[in-house]
Amino acid sequence: MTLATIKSASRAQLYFLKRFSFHAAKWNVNTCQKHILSEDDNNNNGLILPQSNKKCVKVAFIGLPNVGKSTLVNQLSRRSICPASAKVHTTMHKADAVYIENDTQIVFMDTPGLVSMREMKKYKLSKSFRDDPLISISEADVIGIIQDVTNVYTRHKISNFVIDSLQNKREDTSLLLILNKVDKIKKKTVLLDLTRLLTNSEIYPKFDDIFMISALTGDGIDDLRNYLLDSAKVTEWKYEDYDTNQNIESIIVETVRAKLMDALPFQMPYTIKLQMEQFGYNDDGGIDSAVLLICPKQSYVRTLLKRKGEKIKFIAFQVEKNLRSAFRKSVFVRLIVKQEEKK
Ligand SMILES: Nc1nc2c(ncn2[C@@H]2O[C@H](COP(=O)(O)OP(=O)(O)OP(=O)(O)O)[C@@H](O)[C@H]2O)c(=O)[nH]1
Ligand SMILES: [Mg+2]
Repeated sequence: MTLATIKSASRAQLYFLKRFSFHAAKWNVNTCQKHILSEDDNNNNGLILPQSNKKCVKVAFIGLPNVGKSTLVNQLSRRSICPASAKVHTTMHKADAVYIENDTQIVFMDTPGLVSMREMKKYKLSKSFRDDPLISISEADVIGIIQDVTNVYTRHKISNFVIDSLQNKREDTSLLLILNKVDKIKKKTVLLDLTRLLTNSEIYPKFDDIFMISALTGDGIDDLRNYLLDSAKVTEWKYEDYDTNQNIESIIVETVRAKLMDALPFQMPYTIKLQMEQFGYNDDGGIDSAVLLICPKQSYVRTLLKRKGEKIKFIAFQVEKNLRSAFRKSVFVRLIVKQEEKK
């Protein structure tokens, strides 16, 4: 029996028995560039596959802000294309990440967290927060609804925003329930109770399968990736190779933003404007770049440059580490901090 044939609750229980021993600067991201990413070892080793052998599956992940959508896409695609942080609204646009294994391409679609109109107005969020999840849902062959099992306020209920957004899905699209952050749950019964609650209600959609995972530790990720590989159908690949709908500069800038979100107190990172100052390739093919951090207050500049620049150096180090994983090449990022000029 393949993983794909193990259905809903039985999958959850099987998984449980087998595995539960675990412990704004706006940036235009719609430019499609060809072959921006280096290949992996697990692809077709440069062989040109006949079109008739190619399989593809498009997978959209949706859910409330901060449930771990971007972390999951990075784990599944094995590269940090989608910036993630501990603060909400890190992802502002739909972002595709490609994974290739032999003849099969999986296109993962990361989306901004679903928010109410009130929240959109209050935090002045761009239209993409409303539109991009809906675009991904209508494109997807498989939709993964992600629930954060550590959030005691939201975990026992599938949000109305999620349910409403599913009106855009195609008839033949499969629906997965993905319980994320299970590494944080010590009591096994909590997960089984949640599964029961979320799958036995008339008002919720019927799920084709359920997964319990930790996008952070990687627990359950291989099972989910194999399931998705199995569900790919013979069709053209969406991208010619490893690619994304984002351009390299925007991935760099958004990664800087995500690291600022983790390093700075609450509203600070949202008010710092980011600007690509310099971008190019050095002689060995590595990326050489500089990003300008334009701060609205002098106190922000002091915070970023404190401890003789140790803080900003640490942020740059984290950014470069992520980007090396995304682009599979050396990446140098200089962060330049300055205060916004008064008009
Ligand atoms: N403990 C734990 N933390 C996780 C897991 N998955 C994600 N996180 C953390 O949850 C936080 C949010 O992760 P993101 O991937 O940015 O979440 P998101 O849903 O993309 O968030 P938005 O883009 O803001 O909607 C980060 O601090 C992650 O490290 C997990 O499985 N376990
Ligand atoms: Mg995100």
